[in-house]
Amino acid sequence: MKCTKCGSKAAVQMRQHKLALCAQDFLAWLPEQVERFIRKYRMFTRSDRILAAVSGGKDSLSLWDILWRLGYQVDGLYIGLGIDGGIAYSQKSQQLCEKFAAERGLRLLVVDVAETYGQPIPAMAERTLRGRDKPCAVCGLTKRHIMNRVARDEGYDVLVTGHNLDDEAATLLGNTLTWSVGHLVRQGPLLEGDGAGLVRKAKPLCRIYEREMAAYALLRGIEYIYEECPYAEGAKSLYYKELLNRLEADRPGAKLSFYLSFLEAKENGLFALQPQEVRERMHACPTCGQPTTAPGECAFCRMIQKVALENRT
Ligand code: Q46
Ligand code: ZN
Repeated sequence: MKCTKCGSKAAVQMRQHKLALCAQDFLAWLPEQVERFIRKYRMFTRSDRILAAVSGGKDSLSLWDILWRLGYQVDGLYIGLGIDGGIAYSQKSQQLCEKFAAERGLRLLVVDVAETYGQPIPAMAERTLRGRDKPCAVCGLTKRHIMNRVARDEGYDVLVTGHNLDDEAATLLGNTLTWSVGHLVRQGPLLEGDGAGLVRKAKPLCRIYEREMAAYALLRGIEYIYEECPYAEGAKSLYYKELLNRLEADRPGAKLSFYLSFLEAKENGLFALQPQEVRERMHACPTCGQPTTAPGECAFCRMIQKVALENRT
């Protein structure tokens, strides 16, 4: 297989784009694509201050690398979840983020959940869920809360995450199977902020396949954590990814078209309820001030209180 651009040996083949590229051309092509999507979806500009949520995984670190190479002003945010799982998961991933930042002279903000809220994620989940379930619900809620708080308090214009096409397509499939309209109307490359509590969120990698991101990290020599979070095993999202991969194997491009047709349908008003209308149903949590749809306090503050209560008993 030869590189479509220069004719030398191809390193990455992308059937869905009918394109094969050598390492050098691929490393130039991917950031060009990302730049194209940043503009197309009006995510941010070079005058914006960007905060990239990094986990130590290939997608978020590669995203940080790409935005930095493209000349954006981008700092990183690492959230220490306190997950060990026998592989020192959080410790290792934090070290990799710190190393990445130091090598490039970039600023990394670190928020440690246990230091800030008294307990690491697994202990918090143990107390709220009584070990019935995985800590993922508690973890997701906590991460969203912290990301929004830090971005807002530190005055960033936009928060970016490393969700790739496979992530977005899997989420879309999950939300479609249950017709979770509230989630569907908010899913997309960009979620506008509300000028008050909710920061603007963007996903610059939403149209890039996971295997392209893996190839990018590898060819750029980015050191990332290979292990998944120990709690990821058996997650529904992984099952949906697998289903979509089977579809993709038979029909190259199926994943991309599933996601893009959704965005198009939404743009054409298929979803009558606009994000603004969902937002109008939100109010500020009386305790932390972040927007919520829950009556009274937000889900995060209720969880923290429950944890604190359990601690006393
Ligand atoms: S980090 Fe947290 Fe994930 Fe681990 S505990 Fe679950 S949600 S799987 S993206
Ligand atoms: Zn709250």
